[in-house]
Amino acid sequence: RLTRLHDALYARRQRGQKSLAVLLDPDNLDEAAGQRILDLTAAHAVDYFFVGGSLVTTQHQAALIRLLKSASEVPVVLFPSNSVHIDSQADAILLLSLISGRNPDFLIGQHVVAAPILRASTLEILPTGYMLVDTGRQTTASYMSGTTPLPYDKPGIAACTAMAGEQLGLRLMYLDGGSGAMYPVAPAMIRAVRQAVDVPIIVGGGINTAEKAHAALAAGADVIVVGNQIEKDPEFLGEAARVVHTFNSVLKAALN
Ligand code: 1GP
Repeated sequence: RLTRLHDALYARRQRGQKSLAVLLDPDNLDEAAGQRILDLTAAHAVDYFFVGGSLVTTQHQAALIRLLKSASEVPVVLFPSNSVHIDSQADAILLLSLISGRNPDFLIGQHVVAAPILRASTLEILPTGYMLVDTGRQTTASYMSGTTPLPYDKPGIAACTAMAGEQLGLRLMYLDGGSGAMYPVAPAMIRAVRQAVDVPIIVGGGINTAEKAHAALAAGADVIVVGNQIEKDPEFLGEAARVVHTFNSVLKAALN
């Protein structure tokens, strides 16, 4: 079983290098918007495409992944909301364990259904501790999963949750304020999780300005995920990529 993407993520994390993931929700993108984002990707460094959404109609997702794979070298990572959303055309899958919640279906149930499908596929499996964080209003993810998100201002609970996830063998942590969150996950929470675990940390939800992207990276995020804002304004992809690039250039200069 491949571990290529995980190994690269982990090596980047150890070097302190940051990455940008662009989240594409097949149900929110028409072909023209998908093409515009692909064009921008040619000019700005995008490290990963995450593909997924809460209410994906399978044929939209399949068409989008086909387009991405035919037109770009950027790895395509499934970000599924349930076991129906597995597609072998992608490179990898975030196998999410919703550790902020207490719904057994998203801790093990969906995984049992997915296991034989994943085994038969060539997808790289990225076991991920998924933590939804309360960012001011109920998000689709928290409603659809029937779980209570982590309290916004309790970094200690997030740190212990991540720690438990790492001890259980999860190899990435994803702190998510939910798509279109009113405000992103607090830097204090990202810092607490950073101090608690060694695995790469992905942060997303409500990152819609360069300042917010910078704050998440400065607090310890290894990968930032941007979705909604790029759907609204594809040019934001360039802004987010510049923030990540600046971080990595400063790091490179410091190492030389
Ligand atoms: C949501 O983390 C992602 O699951 C991205 O959120 O769409 O708000 O950028 P946005």
